[in-house]
Amino acid sequence: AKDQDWWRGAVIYQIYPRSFQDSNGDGIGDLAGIVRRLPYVASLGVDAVWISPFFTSPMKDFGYDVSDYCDVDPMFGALSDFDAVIEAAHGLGLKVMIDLVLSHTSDQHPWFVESRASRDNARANWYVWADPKPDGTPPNNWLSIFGGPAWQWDARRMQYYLHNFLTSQPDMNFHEPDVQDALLDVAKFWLERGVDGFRLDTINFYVHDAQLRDNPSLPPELRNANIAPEVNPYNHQDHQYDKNQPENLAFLRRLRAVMNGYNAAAVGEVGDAQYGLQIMGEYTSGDDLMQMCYAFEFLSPDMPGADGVADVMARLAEAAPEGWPCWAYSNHDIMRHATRWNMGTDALRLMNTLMMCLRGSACIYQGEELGLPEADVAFEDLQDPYGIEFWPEFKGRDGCRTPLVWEAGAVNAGFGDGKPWLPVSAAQQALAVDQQETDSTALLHHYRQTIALRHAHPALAKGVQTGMRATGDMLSFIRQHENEQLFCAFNLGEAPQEVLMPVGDWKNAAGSVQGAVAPGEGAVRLGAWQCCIAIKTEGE
Ligand code: TEU
Ligand code: CA
Repeated sequence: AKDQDWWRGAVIYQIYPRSFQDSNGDGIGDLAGIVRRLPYVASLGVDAVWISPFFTSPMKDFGYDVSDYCDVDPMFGALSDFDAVIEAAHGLGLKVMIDLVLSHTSDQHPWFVESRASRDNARANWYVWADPKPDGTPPNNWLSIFGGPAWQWDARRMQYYLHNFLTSQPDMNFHEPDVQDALLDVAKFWLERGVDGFRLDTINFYVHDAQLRDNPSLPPELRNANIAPEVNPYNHQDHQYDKNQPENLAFLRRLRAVMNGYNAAAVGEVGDAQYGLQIMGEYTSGDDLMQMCYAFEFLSPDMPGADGVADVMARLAEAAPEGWPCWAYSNHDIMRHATRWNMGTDALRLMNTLMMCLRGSACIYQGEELGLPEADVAFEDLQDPYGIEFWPEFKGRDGCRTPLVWEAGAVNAGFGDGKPWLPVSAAQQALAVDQQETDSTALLHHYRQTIALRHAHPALAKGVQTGMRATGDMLSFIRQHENEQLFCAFNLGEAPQEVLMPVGDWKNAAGSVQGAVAPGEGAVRLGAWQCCIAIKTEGE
């Protein structure tokens, strides 16, 4: 197919459906709301949307606990509404990627209801069941990310079942061939319905060690970006056996084989602070595996400086030279980066330009293009079980999940008429879409420009990346594709700095994008948070 490589270098806009647009006044965003706002998404110039789960679910983890993979939760609409999303998106030139959560189901899924009914039913081995130790304790030391042991006692089977997340998210047993077949059928169902790809939740958790060996402990310096090891002991373990098993690859190959023929692409979420880039290398090198893995490197607690970015790129080049990352600064699981990195608008602009110039695909989380700060959510309003468990050390994920602000001054900022499931942030109102549309200096327009810049230059979207240098706060590198070369330099700091231009006849490529410094030969001076993107075309 002609655009088989559409995912390479693509810009993907993440929609969290509960909080995007409510169309019927029940306070919860829905698929009809997405249809209504898709023209806005298309106006950003992005290539695709990734829609977080909208499947039937008891919503214990807000859709990441699925009880029917092949239907839409009534809260979000019906299958016909999803068809309308596909039709509208395709009409606007947008690909649609849906979020498949295959590693675990809800405990309300009929498969689990059957599995837990006895030790000898047809689906008895569809989940990870294990006998207790002689003293009654769990079979090993595995822990849940959301707190406590990864094992939940079941009084009927008199066994434990595995859950990497909530107790209501039992882990599927990928060692069971029928489980793999059933999940591949789910992928096929949605491909037949017209989706263009998948964001695959927790792709590295699919297979567990069949021998259930204990995880070793982790050296204390290797911390999780989101939550300190002191607060959650999960981050004290080296997760050698509960995830990242080599058998994952065999399942991913089967999944890819199903996707072939549909021109579909997948971005696999690999949550692993320690081995993330290695796994990306394993999972995305070769035409029979995943196209992309979602990178956690820039979801860091602190803003990566020039050194930090260069270091990530060096490690990536080492661990995954053929691999393809999908970068993100924000998502529905982590404090919005405007707040997490305590940035002003100039810094937000520069970091966005940087991502649009880096080798890889890119995810933009709804509201990031507005520069939204994290919302303050009071304990009484918290919805996220992860936040409720670890409050106040870790405030959970609600602060990045509040309703998107569309029209300042409108009821609930234009999200919908009913009381929203999380309060609309007062601090975000002034940054609403309608305010920024009429202000040509607003961040929203900058996002449009950088996305357009990336699309105008195949070197940025899919070129090779060389000459990575970090000197003080200055980061520079070259992207190249066919006869086009771009020199990209970023001042990731307040103090003006100079960067040496490589020899050649460079022209300013960035147009009205910030830091429109006209480069000549020699050095270019960049002010605080400025960049220079220069182009050279061979044979002209
Ligand atoms: O997240 C996987 C993951 O690694 C997260 O647990 C992350 O570390 C955590 O949310 C802390 O910020 C995916 C989904 O993105 C998340 O929303 C789900 O809760 C989770 O899987 C379980 O399905
Ligand atoms: Ca609704």
